[in-house]
Amino acid sequence: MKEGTAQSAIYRKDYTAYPWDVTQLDLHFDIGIETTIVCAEMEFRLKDGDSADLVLNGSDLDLLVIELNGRLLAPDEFRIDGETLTIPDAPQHSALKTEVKIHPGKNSALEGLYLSGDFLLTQCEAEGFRKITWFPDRPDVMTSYRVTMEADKTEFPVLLSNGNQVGSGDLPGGRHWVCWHDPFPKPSYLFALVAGDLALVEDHFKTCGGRDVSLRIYVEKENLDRCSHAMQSLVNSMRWDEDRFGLEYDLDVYHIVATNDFNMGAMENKSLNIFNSKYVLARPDTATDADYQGIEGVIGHEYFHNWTGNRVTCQDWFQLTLKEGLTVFRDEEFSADMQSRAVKRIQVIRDLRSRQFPEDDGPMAHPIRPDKYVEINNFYTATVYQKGATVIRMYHTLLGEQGFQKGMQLYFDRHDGEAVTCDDFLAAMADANQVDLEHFGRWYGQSGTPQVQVQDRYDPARGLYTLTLEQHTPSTPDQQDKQPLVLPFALGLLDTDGHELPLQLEGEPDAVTGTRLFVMDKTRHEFTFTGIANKPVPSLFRDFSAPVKVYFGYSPDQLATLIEHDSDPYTRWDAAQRMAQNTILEQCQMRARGQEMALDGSLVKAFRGALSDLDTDPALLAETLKLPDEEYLSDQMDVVDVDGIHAARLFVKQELALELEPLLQQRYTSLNDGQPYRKTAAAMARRSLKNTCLGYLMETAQGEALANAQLEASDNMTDTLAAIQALVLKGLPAAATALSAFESRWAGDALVMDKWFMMQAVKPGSETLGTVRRLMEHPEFSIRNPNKVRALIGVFAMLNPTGFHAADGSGYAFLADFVIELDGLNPQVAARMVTAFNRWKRYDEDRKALMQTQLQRIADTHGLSGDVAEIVKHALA
Ligand code: 7MF
Ligand code: ZN
Repeated sequence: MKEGTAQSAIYRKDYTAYPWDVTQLDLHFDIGIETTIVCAEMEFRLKDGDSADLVLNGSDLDLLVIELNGRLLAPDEFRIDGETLTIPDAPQHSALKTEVKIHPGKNSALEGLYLSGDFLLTQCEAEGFRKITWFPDRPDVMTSYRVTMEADKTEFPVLLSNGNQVGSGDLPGGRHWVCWHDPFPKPSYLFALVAGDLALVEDHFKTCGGRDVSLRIYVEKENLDRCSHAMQSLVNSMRWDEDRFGLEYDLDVYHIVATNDFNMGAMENKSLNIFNSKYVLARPDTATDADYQGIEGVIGHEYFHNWTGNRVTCQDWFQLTLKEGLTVFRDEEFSADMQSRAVKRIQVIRDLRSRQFPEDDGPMAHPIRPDKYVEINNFYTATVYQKGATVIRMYHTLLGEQGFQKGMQLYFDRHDGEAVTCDDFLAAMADANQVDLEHFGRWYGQSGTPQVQVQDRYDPARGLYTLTLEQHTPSTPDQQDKQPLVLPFALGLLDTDGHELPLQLEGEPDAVTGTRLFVMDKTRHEFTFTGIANKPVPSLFRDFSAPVKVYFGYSPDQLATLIEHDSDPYTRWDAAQRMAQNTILEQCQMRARGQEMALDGSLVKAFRGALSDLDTDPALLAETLKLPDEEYLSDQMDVVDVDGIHAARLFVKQELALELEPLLQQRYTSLNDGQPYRKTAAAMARRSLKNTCLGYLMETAQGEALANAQLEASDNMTDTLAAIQALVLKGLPAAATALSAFESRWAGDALVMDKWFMMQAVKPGSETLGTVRRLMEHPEFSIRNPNKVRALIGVFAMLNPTGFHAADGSGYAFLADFVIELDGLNPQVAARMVTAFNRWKRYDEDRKALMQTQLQRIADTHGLSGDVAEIVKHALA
């Protein structure tokens, strides 16, 4: 949104169809960094009637020419009002021609057409196209684009847009032109253009239908040797979508362009994806295993959008989860099929709990399909994406893979080429399977995380075991009254030796072995199982079958049984997290009461058991051993005790390290086998566990020596980063040396230097703010680069609670200053940063007052963007 623009909310209920069809669109770009001239020739046909107002969107455009049906319009024949241009009573057939001037070199918001390095590129989702030309910039207006670009041939040898290249040629004065045509009608948010001196890596993919697709990744020349993993991931994505979903690619070219300057992860523009270089570029010495997995996931995500997003798109932006929840579900499944399903699942759930649950419990709580927004960019949230994906997963759980695929098939049969709603998706799933999903549909409209209270009763005389489940969703600022939701409830019961019990409900003829799936659709449910010889241990919501918070009074012994024996990897992991969480929160309470912290033996015993099990996938074991993060732990307290949580978590880590040192060391040594780097899943799993062990061993006397030796011997970024991060977190003298060697080695390498900033920003304690301030003066830091802002300021504000929440409020004042400055340059990224204050009401009185003061100071800033204003207004409400 434009700076200082008065905000008014947009409501889902106010949707009306656009009265015009756009039957033709020709765009002509005269490309220059200072000035680009955009000429648009559009043909509009009124759907009904003889004439109507013709309304277009535009923002920051210098209008040079406007012609209707071949005639220049006089100033009184149209009006411009904020971001809309209206031609009153335009005739049924209206050919409109506009010419505008824009200034990509001055565009610091990185929305619309802008400069990155020395090339130009676009970002249009959600409403960036209006910063390029006047157009009905809404997703339900779809048309086929023809795009001609002309530019200096030396400065801009590569000129790309969507679809197929249909012409090119030289022009006088060292200039040239290229023309692209995209045969698939698309909304404006999928438009893209790239102009510059880029190098490319090429491969091919033969589709199941025999189409030979040319795959090209465009990067700056020095990065040509970092594209192979992205290319491999693209080929794997294309094959996977054919194998698992029966979906084939539909054009002869697929282009990816990598840029260092991008507000988000990547963008699915038709056949011309644009990616944050973080999700393309990788070499073993520059990228970690997590980076490699991130690339695979994001390449998959953008590719999968071709069907779920592009071929079938959203009617309006309230339906965003229609394409995003579904596409996240698809990329999660892709990664699960490529890597370890269990590990991927656990990472997804961990992420949901530490990012989405807090959002759903904060001032910005909203349903996956919101009812209102001010700035749509603020609704690209963990709720719309991650929670949206859990809703898609529940369809899958309820209908099974086959039923789900039948629903997908019907969805495409009905809606290919259309802009539709979440209701259309639900209807396709319901109709294809002849089931009633109306009640299930409440997931789209209700915000907040449901809580499920579980109670059990055992009757030894009759061998009956009864589970009672009650669901309740607390009210949220956006919505008081909540209704019961449909919850798939996957259950197993273990006997005290950890054997899985056959499940037979009262009145059922037979017992069934293995996980049973029940569907809860009321507030309260009771399940009574027969033939139970001893009081069992319930394994609840296996595979996290519904995105809920589960409350059950597990005893330490019961948790130990689950950790050791449960067949479901999620519930095993969750049991370990529960035990660790209980232990840490107990220590935190003891500390708050001024008592010495002291562990009882159960967590040590459970972790000892886990570490001794040599059969478990090392990556899965690593997940089990990772203690719940401070953000998640904070969420479990009524008033967040910042320092208490940090101290208690560290204490537990230290105790575990001391008690388990020999085992940890044994594991570490056997995994640290000196083998050269390999990219295989097995090698990544080993590095994951090795570096988790190193994290614990840093709390023992041998830590520093191990980290130094690992750093010395490392041939890959995963091990290097783990070692340096370990030294930095412990504040060891070797840290400074390691950091400065790293800096000299990687100076000028933007992505690797991001890691260098992050390692320092995340260091706990109040001194880190000084470090962050100093690093902002570093020549490689730039407030104009979103990756740098996220690496240094984002990491400090979101992942360093003892730093950001320093008791004197210095972290808060710093972030407020920063947000105000950034807002003048890049409102979208500024709005992301300011969300660090969102949960201010959950802290102690002193911190609350300090945060409120800073929020108010931001709110009072003159010329604040609508993006930041919306977040701050909700936070203060
Ligand atoms: C994987 O969704 C998961 C989520 C919008 C930009 C990419 O394809 C996208 C774009 C935002 C936040 C997260 C993601 C994206 C965006 C994303 C990327 C990869 N349509 Br904003
Ligand atoms: Zn997406």
